[in-house]
Amino acid sequence: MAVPLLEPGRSPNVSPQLNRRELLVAGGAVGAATAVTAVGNQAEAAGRVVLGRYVNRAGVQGRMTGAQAAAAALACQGVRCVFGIPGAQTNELWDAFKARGIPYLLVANEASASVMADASARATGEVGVFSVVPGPGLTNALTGIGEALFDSIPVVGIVSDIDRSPKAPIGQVHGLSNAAILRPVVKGLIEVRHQAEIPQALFQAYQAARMGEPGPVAVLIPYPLYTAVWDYDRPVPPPFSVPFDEAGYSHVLAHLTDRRRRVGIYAGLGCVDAGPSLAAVAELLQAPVATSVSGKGCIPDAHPLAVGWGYGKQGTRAAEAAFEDVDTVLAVGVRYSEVSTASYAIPRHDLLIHVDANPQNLGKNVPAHLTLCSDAQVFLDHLLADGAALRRPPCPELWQKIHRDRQVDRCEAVTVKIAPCVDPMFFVSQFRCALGPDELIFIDVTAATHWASEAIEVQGPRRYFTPADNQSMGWAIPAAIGAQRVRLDRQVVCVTGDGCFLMSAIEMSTAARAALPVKFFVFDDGGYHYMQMLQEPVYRRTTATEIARIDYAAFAQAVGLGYNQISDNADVLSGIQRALAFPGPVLTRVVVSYEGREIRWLNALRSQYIRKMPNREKVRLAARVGVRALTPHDDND
Ligand SMILES: Cc1ncc(C[n+]2csc(CCOP(=O)(O)OP(=O)(O)O)c2C)c(N)n1
Repeated sequence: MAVPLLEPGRSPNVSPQLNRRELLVAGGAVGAATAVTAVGNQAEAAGRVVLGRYVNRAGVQGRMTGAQAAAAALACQGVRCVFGIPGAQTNELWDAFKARGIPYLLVANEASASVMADASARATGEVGVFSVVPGPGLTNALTGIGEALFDSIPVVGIVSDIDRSPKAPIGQVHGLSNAAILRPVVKGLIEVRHQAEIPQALFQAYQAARMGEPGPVAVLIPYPLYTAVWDYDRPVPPPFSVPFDEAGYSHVLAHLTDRRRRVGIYAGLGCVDAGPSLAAVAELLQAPVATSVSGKGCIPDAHPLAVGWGYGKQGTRAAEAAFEDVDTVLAVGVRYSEVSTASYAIPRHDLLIHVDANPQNLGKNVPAHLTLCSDAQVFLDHLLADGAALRRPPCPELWQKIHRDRQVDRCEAVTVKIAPCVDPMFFVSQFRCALGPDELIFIDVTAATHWASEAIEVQGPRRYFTPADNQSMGWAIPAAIGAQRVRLDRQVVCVTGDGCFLMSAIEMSTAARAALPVKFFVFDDGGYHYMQMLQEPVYRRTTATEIARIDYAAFAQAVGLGYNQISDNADVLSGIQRALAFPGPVLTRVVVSYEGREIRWLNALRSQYIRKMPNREKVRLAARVGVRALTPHDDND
């Protein structure tokens, strides 16, 4: 007999990262769990997973083990791939994945499992899934979970737990306090206590991961439940809907219909799937559109109103110039995070209207005059419905100005400034010539990240990816592999630094093993240049920034990748094309130097730090720099 896992009204065990509004919706989903849903129908249409005997798209029904029920629930959601590593406690689960036809990918280290799940979500717009053992499997996965949390990516982590029953023995293997470890890094944590709860826990995790501002949700399942049998009858819950704040919207509308206002739109990742509406609203308002780093591609860079990323001194020149001419900023689906704003160096305007799905983001980092809690798509569609009131006459002078300013940015990027090694900004600018508009580009945490944000033009959503806010070095390597696993129809390229490479290069063996033809480019400059740039001006020396030199050709051969090298600017375009033409995964060593180009983001960051630094600190810094300048030692390492 099937029993409800959570009686209506009883809240799932979720961490406080879910905001109140999301909790209400999650509670509602529990209460409404009997309806057959559009979610199931969408999965049916996708038709990716072969269903087992007891499973249909509407839910999990029939007598089966907890592991089979977990696999069945994932099948209902049309999961594209489960990333992870099995262990003694999870072999039952992995066997059920295979039996149910759930696609999976074995990774080399769980650090990559969470990253790949995250990247698969970024690349597809669907929830990414990983499965790890407790203890070390979980602790390995934490960095990637943190990145998904900070970058608002919907991920479900199936974390298996030890036996937590009252009579369980002490000293069980992997017996760390897994729930306590998870709580600070997830948006929601669902602790399963009975095998009957497994399907609903997974359905709820999918919902919580997607709702409002997305994020990672962990489902903690004690391993004895995988073999325990139950009669299941658990339908997929209906999709949630959040009420729209009509009164708040009318205030926003009243300001936007005032034709004296010169509006600029700042769009973040929240707009990722609202691109056409965003562009249409920009056209109505004749408003330039800048994006955050994670919002790159929300509006195609080829659009005449697109000005690139950022709107302060850290972003493109075109964005900076365009926003000097506006008095009203409409910020949609964006958080104004530290990295995207070069430590909150955001110019102030007469009016800031901030719209975001998470009320906790509204007006938090930059004071907003008007705020509205709303999903970006819903908000933009309301504006389109009021299009007649918003419409401004076409402004060809604005388009021409944007076109001229963007040409200046482009010209800067393609003018070689560093030789004889490869100029990193010139390199990334050449992707525009070498790659098609739909290819997926992964950029790691290197000094070149900021040049990439400026120089790589993106013509649509879900094509440009970087670990924007947790900034985990080495992220791009597994992320590119995970994305390629679920987007075999797209070319995936990854630009990483030599320091990042040292952190996760061994995962490239997974690309070779699974024949995932990712093109990896490693910028080899022999050091942590990013740190050198930060340390040198304030300490007049560098500490712990010179890194191990690698024989990249030997490494590529050892893990089963093709090998390619680009050593000078003249070979950049042909070198990229050589890599793209290679049929399988290939590692390209790019011999770079960073000396000779400014990084706008870094300049903006420095001015901001100096501006915010207390006088006492300024004196200390100046004294140190002065003394070290007079007594130079070459003790850089
Ligand atoms: C996991 C992690 N550790 C440390 C840092 C701090 N950090 C940011 S960039 C960087 C150096 C990156 O080195 P590399 O990949 O060689 O790129 P480069 O700086 O030379 O461009 C470091 C140490 C980080 N962001 N993430």
